[in-house]
Amino acid sequence: SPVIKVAAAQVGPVHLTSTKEEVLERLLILFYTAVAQGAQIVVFPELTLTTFFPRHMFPNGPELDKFFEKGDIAESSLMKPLFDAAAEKKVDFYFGYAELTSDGKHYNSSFYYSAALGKIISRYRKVHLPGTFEPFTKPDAINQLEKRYFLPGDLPFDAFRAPGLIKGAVKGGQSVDGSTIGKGDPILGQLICNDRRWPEPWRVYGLQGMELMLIGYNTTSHSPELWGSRKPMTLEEEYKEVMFHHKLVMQANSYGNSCFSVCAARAGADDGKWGMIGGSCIIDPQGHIIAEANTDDDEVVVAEIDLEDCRQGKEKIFDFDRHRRTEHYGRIVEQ
Ligand code: CDT
Repeated sequence: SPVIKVAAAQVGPVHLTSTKEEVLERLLILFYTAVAQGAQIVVFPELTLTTFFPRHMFPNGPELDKFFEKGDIAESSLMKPLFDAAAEKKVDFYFGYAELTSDGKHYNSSFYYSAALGKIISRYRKVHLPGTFEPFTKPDAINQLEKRYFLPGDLPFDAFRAPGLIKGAVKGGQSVDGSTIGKGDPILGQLICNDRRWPEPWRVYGLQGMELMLIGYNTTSHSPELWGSRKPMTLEEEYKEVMFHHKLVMQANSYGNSCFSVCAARAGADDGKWGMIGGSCIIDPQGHIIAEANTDDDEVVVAEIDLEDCRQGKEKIFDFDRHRRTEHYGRIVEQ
């Protein structure tokens, strides 16, 4: 059956003073650790190379742009050791980074590198940007300036097939019984952090038969201004609530689209004080967490997944062709 091994590479604290080269060394260790456990796809977090800089206010210009990768990341000399490792080990990876295009546009981006094809085969730019454009005036509020630093993504939620992962995959994905599920090269989707809370992108991918969703994220454990709870909470209560919502959306959307999902977090306290929730995990199409991180540090989470398990939901309760009633869904796309 169509079984593949997938990994989430969780990344612990990254400080304002951490260099991208130091981070990349840690990523290579995570990558080789995942490879040693047989992983065929490794998922890295959102904005993997730096601290979560949208918590800080920087003026436009070089002070901000140093967090970004300029031009095509496929050509980046910084990233070359990771691309080389993936090519040599024949292992695919998803990677989140801050993108500065050659024509000066800033995006919160990710890509999927296929080792079988030796190149990036899918690119994505985060669509749902949380936070505010202006920093908070309250002095101890924690900022989330993604609306200031990034443009909303301009690429479609295009599912894609990743070749070379499943022995005997049927070309084009059609099996003798006419089903595509688990027969062809796996159908993948990618999102970034806050996108995972919105059912719409999951469904757009789900409608394309997506079997495996890949997501990197940076979720702050303490951010009362942005979460907006009416009830005062201790730090511990807030952390639990934020973790609950993270798992809730991952599990519910995996179930509702009958797909596996892998999500990789930034974790721990950046600069010893900015807490990130961690909670990297792998989820099956029935919504169960089948593997999860148990530290707040660099950690690899691995699981074997059988894409035939997507069949139950896709052919029964969530058989979209038979059960969706699109005549009632118009409001979803009204402005
Ligand atoms: N990076 C990112 O998108 N984080 C958001 C935080 C929301 S507001 C605190 C998230 O949805 O996890």
